Amino acid sequence: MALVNTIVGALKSAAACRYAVPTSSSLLQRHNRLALGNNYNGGSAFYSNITVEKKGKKNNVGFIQLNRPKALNALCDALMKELQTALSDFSKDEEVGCVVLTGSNKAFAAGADIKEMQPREFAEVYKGDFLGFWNSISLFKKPIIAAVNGYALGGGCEIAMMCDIIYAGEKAKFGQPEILLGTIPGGGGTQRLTQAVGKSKAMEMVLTGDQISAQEALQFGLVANVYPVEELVDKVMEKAEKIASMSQIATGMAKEAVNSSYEMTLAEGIHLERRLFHSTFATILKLAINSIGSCNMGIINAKLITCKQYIRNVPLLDLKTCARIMRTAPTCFYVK
Ligand code: CO8
Repeated sequence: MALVNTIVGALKSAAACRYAVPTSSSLLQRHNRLALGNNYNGGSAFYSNITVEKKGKKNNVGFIQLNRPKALNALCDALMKELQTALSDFSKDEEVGCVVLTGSNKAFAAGADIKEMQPREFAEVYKGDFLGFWNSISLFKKPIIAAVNGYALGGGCEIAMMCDIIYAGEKAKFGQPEILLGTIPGGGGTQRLTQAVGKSKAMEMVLTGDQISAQEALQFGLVANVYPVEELVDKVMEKAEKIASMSQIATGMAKEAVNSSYEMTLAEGIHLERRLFHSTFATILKLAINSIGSCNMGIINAKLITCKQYIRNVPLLDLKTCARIMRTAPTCFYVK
């Protein structure tokens, strides 16, 4: 009912997003947050519709929370531009190896901002390629995970699907309800949903506007796992920290290879995969065990006496050096 009022009142609210443009007081708030260290210091912008931080034990996970609670995180233009800026900052931050995108417990995002869209005309949206820049999320090179609690509807479902992995809280709801407004998904929903859940389920959702639960989303392969609402973000952070601890070149290439399966024939995709796989050999520090003995190597806990680096003709590495490399960069390590 409140939504009906929302739509009816939309013309009055053409400037509904104006509070999202930083005002002097919102800038002051941002400044205070920065001063308190509660915001992402590597970022160049002050945010009004999202919060941006670096998290994790190694500070290597970019964490973005959609933050328009009164509008259930509806995706207004200002929010999407802030999201784009935050992602751009994280892509340049070498420390960040994975990004988590989340919302509130009630809504990941309840769709594109209807109030903002209502007054728009065909010529304006066509000439301005309205929603075109949303796709920047899917072009983000580092792994990005959506942690979805509550509603992920319309554009909300679409930006979740632009992420590499979706995890859901057990009360999450996914849907493409645009048909109920007399329109259709415009942020990739007809394509990505079909690829994720198959034609029949996607058609049902797009043609009826019906929502699916987190459990159904899991059953249809839209999400990777479902967690209790209160545990979702912690569980997702665990996965994100694990991914962020890997070689960024390897995660970038793995992501590129998996995503190519949407764009290429099987033969082309396999060819690309093999070329990327070969190229990882240029990035790995290769160490070969020469002889086996007993040595506790901390987290690796492997047994070896001496190691030999067999690329670039570097002389034998001593045991201590080997152990140090394995402890500090175990993911960049090959034992032959
Ligand atoms: N845009 C703007 N404001 C929204 C949106 C939205 N998508 N969704 C919710 N809100 C606002 C409501 O207007 C309300 O604000 P207010 O208190 O000022 O009236 C506030 O959020 C809380 O919403 P409700 O009171 O409705 O909360 P409920 O718990 O009762 O219901 C629902 C939650 C079920 C999520 C309900 O809000 C809803 O159905 N929202 C709309 C979902 C939707 O249709 N999303 C798709 C949007 S369309 C899209 O993404 C792309 C194409 C759009 C083309 C539009 C052409 C006009």
